Amino acid sequence: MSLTPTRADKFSFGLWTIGYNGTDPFGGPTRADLDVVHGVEKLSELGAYGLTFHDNDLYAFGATDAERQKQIDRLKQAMADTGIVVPMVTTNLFSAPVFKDGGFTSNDRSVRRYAIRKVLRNIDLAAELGAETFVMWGGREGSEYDAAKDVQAALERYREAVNLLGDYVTEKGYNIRFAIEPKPNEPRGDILLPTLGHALAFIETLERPELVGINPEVGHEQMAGLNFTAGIAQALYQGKLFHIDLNGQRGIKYDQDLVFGHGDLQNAFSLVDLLEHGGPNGGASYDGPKHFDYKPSRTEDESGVWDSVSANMRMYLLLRERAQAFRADPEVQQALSDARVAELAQPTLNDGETYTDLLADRSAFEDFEPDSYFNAKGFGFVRLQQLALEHLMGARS
Ligand code: ASC
Ligand code: MN
Ligand code: MN
Ligand code: MN
Repeated sequence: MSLTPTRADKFSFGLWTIGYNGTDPFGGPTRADLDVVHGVEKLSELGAYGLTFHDNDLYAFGATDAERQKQIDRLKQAMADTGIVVPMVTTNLFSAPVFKDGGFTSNDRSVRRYAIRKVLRNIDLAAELGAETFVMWGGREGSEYDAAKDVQAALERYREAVNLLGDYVTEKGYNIRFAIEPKPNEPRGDILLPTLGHALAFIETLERPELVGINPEVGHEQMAGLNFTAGIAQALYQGKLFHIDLNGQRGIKYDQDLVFGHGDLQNAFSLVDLLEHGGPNGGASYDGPKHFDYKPSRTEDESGVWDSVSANMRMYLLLRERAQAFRADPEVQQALSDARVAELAQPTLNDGETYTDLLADRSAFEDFEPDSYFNAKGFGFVRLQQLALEHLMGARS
């Protein structure tokens, strides 16, 4: 397995990630702004296959039609020159003052109508560029004060907006699906659809649920103290992992957006193993873009930005290599068998068995010996985990 990224690995980067100029709530830029053409050329040179962007990463909020078109044309030329594709597009409904109380769910109805129009215009651009996924990160959809936001009404407005977008792409015949990106907080005190579980439940209330999935971000779930790999397994199980944002986060704190694997490395290892292998019993795996949504730290100069681009891809490829070695190791296979991991794929009931049959099965209850589990029949999960970590550390070939 090669550690050199290729187009077939489908690594993509947000224009806002490589273009992050270091601005944070406590200080201004530490780097110059990045030109999109230079960004596309560097991504191509380093082995990525895709660029993604918010409308206002490409052209300024309030740009004239001519300024907007000029930037679109420059991007298209750079795509043609390099072969870089745009697999995903998203809309900025969070930076401009007009969105201070959100876009689709602002208390101000005229802002909601404007937000939908901004998104429709950007969906046309996404279709024109061949993007198949349209991400919706509702960073400002939320509140700081419980009395200020009617959450039930906000969910109804969110639903109204997404239903309209579903009608639009269907009637236009666009080959585009939507992916909702959850985040628990930041920039709002509390954000709507804070975790992937909230988003999955919301999607089922939509008129075209098949058009809408999720775009979970590693750090966003970890900010809520959740196990990202376990959440991704549920998203895969429900056929809803339409896209993924890879990055690094260390614990429950502000959104760090570190390089993938530079946060919870162990969870990154189990994630790559899951994405590549679909779980130990051959569940669904993922073959969409591996999209890095991170921020090159503001301590870095431009060369540090490109080093961090390579670091993301290399971390993924290293973890993929380690995960393959883990799965191929006979000692691991024995440990998995001892841990009865495959047995969980076996249905609990026999073929055609009813509750009447189960009630009649004395071996299931009357003759079953629960006490035989005391100080016996351990699962050996700790040994399995030790083997996983030794593979992660490169301690076993
Ligand atoms: C997105 C996305 C995020 C946010 C953030 C903007 O589209 O996936 O996590 O916007 O990166 O700074
Ligand atoms: Mn983030
Ligand atoms: Mn993201
Ligand atoms: Mn982000």
